[in-house]
Amino acid sequence: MSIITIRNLVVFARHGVFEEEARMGQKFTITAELEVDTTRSARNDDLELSVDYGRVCTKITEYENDPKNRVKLIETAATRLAEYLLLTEPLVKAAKVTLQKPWAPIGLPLDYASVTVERKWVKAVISLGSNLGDSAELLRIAEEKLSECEGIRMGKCSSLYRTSPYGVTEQPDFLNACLTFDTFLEPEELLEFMQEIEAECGRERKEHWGPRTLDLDLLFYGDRVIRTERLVVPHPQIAKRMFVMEPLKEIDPYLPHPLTGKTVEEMWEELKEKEQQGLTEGMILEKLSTPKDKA
Ligand code: A4P
Ligand code: MG
Repeated sequence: MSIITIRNLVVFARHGVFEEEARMGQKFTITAELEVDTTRSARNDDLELSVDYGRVCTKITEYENDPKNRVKLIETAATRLAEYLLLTEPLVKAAKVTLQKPWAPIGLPLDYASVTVERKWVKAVISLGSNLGDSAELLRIAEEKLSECEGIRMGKCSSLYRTSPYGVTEQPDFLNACLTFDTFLEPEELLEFMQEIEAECGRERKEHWGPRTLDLDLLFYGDRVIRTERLVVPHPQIAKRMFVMEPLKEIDPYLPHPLTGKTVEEMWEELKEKEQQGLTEGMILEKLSTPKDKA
């Protein structure tokens, strides 16, 4: 990856918490560091294959000038600008934006106040499960809601599988699937969005591992390892569950587990052996559809 840098572009904008900042506006300076794969453009010496920094400067200037894009906080302004660059420049994989406010109206002689934020496209993998209500329709709705999010670009969607319950086995069979997508939502934001979708699909949290209309689990977030109270990634149960491994092997067999280095295919093979030795929970009972490539 290469970095294309635009340093200290001066723009006029109306960001700020004070009413006069909105009314009169002021100058800001912007530095954007854009992660771009320049291998092909450099090899062919062709601007069409790269990110035109002239166009990006014009784009930033127009975006910041537009009163509709006014916000109160500089971190909001920097985040929105970084996301705007990711959304409108397909070759940009990551955007680090520094926004300086040289004339911050605080009545003291500072050089400037500034903030730096970075947003990047990261590949996420999630599993979907349901064993209450119209499960096939609920999984379809979940996929549709995810794909409608601005910060998500759908990748691959596995087949739909009917599976035997894992954990609490006295409950109806599940429908399961996995999908991959690129996202610039931070892991916690993504989890929140997934939980909103679960709630909209009638999910009630009653019994751990019990029946549910919709369960969305974040399996991987790039190669990040996360251990917080709300979020554990990679999902710790992945390698024990055929209802996860089978659909995942279908769409991403060579994906490595960031902690063990094993690929999905290798984990699948190990689990298959356990299945042959008598493991019966969370097994594949039937394949119901074929995979889709949404990229
Ligand atoms: N949480 C932590 N890490 C994650 C993560 N990576 N992804 C937290 C999603 N959530 C994560 O989840 C409880 C809390 O886990 C969340 O509030 C979140 O902050 P939950 O969905 O409310 O509770 P749960 O689903 O009962 O527990 P859990 O551990 O998520 O259960 P699983 O692992 O989802 O298992 N059998 C078959 N055949 N197919 C299935 O899909 N699913 C389950 C549920 C059991 N048996 C199954 C299936
Ligand atoms: Mg869950």
